Amino acid sequence: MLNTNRFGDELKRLGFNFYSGVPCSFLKNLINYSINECEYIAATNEGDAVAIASGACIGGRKPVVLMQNSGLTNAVSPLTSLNYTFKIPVLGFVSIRGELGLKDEPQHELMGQITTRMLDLMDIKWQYLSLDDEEAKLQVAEANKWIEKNHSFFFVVKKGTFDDVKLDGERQSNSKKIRKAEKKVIDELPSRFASLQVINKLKNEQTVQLGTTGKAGRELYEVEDCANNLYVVGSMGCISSLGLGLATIRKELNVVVIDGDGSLLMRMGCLATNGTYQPENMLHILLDNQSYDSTGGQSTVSNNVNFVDIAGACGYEKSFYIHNLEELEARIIEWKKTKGLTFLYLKISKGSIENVGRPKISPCEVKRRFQRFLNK
Ligand SMILES: Cc1ncc(C[n+]2csc(CCOP(=O)(O)OP(=O)(O)O)c2C)c(N)n1
Repeated sequence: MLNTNRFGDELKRLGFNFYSGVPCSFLKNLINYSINECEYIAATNEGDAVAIASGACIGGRKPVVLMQNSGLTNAVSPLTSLNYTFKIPVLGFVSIRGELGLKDEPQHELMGQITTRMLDLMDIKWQYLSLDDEEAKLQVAEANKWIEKNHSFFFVVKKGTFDDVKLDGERQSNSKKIRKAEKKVIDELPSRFASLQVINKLKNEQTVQLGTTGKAGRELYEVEDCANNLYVVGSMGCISSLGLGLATIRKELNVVVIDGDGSLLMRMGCLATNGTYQPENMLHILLDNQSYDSTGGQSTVSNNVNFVDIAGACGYEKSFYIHNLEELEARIIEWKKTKGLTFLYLKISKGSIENVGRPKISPCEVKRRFQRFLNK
């Protein structure tokens, strides 16, 4: 069995001090260590945990993700279309429930057999984590080499690997008063492009703009291609989790997250995580065209969803209905002065500009340019 505190300290010595994950009992003691000794963000979904960790990585940290192997399936989208695509390395610990030869529950049987094959398929380096302290230390050094080459590395963790660590104290939930503004007048339904132009013209030297998968990122590129922008071409639904990771560790930034209704609906648990961790330097803007515009304009199910209520109920400090571009501008200017985790909801028209292009700059180059901007 590993001495969890010593193992965690070794990780910390190598710079791994930011964790996100969804619990598994096999990982309980490492989670307790990370809450006691490092920074831990409890995600609602393993894919979101990967995106949160990725945001922290882009901002300059070496992040760790923790998950049960049943949750590895939830993380496949960001691992394959965010981490691989942008070369954003995360150090993973995935438990192996349903290990061959051990009695376990039926729901773990297949995943127990395919966990390591899934890691191979995703081109992720991995090893079974040794139960010997010295051997595990060497493994961590090896993993660190891969991470430093921008390659994710996962440890597959068997039952009984980590010795007992007691939790020092749980995080208190926030009790801030929520400010909300509901729909009052008729929506003007501006285009996505015009909305992005307003957002973009208000940016300053501290602003970073994260554009979600599909047309939002593509149109943001058309509005102005600049180093402040990250066009997140894959990992649909992960944009605000990425923003949470980045905003948490880079408090000097104004992190503007530009989301779509289809994207947000895909991983709405992120709202609860954002509301709990409350990055006050994050502005989450939802451009709702009630459709999956990027894939042909099919209707989403956003029609009956009151996002302003939901964001408020999830703990966003401010959640405002926006009816037109003048209000959008005024609310962004207000946010820059007062900050606080804020959600802006704007209904936009369907469709996009003609011949909307795709970023001509590769995802890796977008990331490098973005990081140079962060570190200048
Ligand atoms: C996990 C995943 N599922 C589906 C897709 C295909 N896809 C790409 S963009 C998109 C629509 C996004 O809709 P929305 O967020 O509402 O933005 P809009 O296109 O309307 O601007 C879909 C379904 C994908 N890239 N990833």
